[in-house]
Amino acid sequence: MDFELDDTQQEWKEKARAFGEAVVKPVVDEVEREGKFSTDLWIKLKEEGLAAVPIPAEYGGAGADHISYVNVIEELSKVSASLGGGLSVHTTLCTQTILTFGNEEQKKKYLPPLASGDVIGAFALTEAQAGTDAAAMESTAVLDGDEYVLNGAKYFITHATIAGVFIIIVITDKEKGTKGMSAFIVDGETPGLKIGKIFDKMGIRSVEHAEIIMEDCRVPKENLLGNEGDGFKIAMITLDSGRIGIASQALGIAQASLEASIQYAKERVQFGKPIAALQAIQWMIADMTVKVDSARWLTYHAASLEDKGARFSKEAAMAKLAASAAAVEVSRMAIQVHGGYGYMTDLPIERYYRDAKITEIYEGTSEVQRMVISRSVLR
Ligand code: COS
Repeated sequence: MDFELDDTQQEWKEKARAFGEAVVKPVVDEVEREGKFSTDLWIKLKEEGLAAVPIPAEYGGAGADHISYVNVIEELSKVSASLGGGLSVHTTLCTQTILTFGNEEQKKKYLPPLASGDVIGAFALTEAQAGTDAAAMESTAVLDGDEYVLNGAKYFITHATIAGVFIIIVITDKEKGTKGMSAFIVDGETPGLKIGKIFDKMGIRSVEHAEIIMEDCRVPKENLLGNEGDGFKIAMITLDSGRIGIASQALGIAQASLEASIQYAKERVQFGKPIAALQAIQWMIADMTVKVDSARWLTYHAASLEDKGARFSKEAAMAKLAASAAAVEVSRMAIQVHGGYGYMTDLPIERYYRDAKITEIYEGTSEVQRMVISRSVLR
């Protein structure tokens, strides 16, 4: 098994890296401080052709493979975990879900504007009382003539404040449990779809998370994704893929933390020599390197399985579990290497640590990943 990037994959990586360095880096501190989504950055990102890397060209995407895509998310997340994570939600949880489960009419209507980035996508599964236990949701849809009427509320929804298209999972038949849930494509402008609480967060501050409220939100019945009852499986399969995106985001945070630490260790002089000459620092750098590389190979492996069309639930869960743990641990160690300077907001190191934590929580907590892995191997 060989994970050397081929020329095309390397080009995507370098394109994203160059974009991150030239366009994102100069403004990232400011947008993170403001804590608001940057439309300006998104416009530049879509103009660079980064809004739909793994979506086929016939629907307006770049038609690249998932190894290229995870490298794009990683490179962007090295500079802005908000942008990298938000792009993953847009591309995987929304756009790719329509590609995978939509009929031809839905794909023709929704994919081109999502793929170009003119419209931003969101995905709504979580509710205030239904997080890890996604099946405990209460929101409903009832068919009334040619429309489904959606009622309820969804929590912590990435891009809720700016999305033009939502994938929303609700109950259509309570008696049937997970087989009584359905997925809908909902236009952001649909009457009855409202924004509730906008959340203030510890990290990833420039990608917005909010509550959406559905009050007699009428959705044309042709916007049902798949069949009635497919919603839970659509959500689970979507999240398998999304978890590779979050693993890539985490990998970006970990890689940035490692690179900054290596550079600082070579420059910072204490006791008359660079701290890189001290064994305490060398061992930290060694441990950080092992964590980053382990996370990288698991993430690439999961992405390669997705490209092959094989089932990859376990591998995506392993990638996310390992990469998120690496992001938290390596960013924590990066602060330690940097000492007092790492704790101050002049450097991005403290931001890496704040941003890293969410990767152990969203798109399935680390405990959910362990459930998925153990169910798979103990079956
Ligand atoms: N791919 C395909 N089908 C899947 C699947 C997957 N990855 N995961 C589950 N399913 C299917 C199961 O096979 C089962 O189908 P059958 O009834 O036909 O056998 C059905 O879905 C129900 O699965 P299960 O019994 O495992 O459901 P649980 O309620 O026990 O939930 C977990 C399992 C905890 C794994 C699931 O609820 C989960 O992933 N929760 C976390 C949700 C999450 O990530 N939230 C973040 C929101 S987005 S920020």
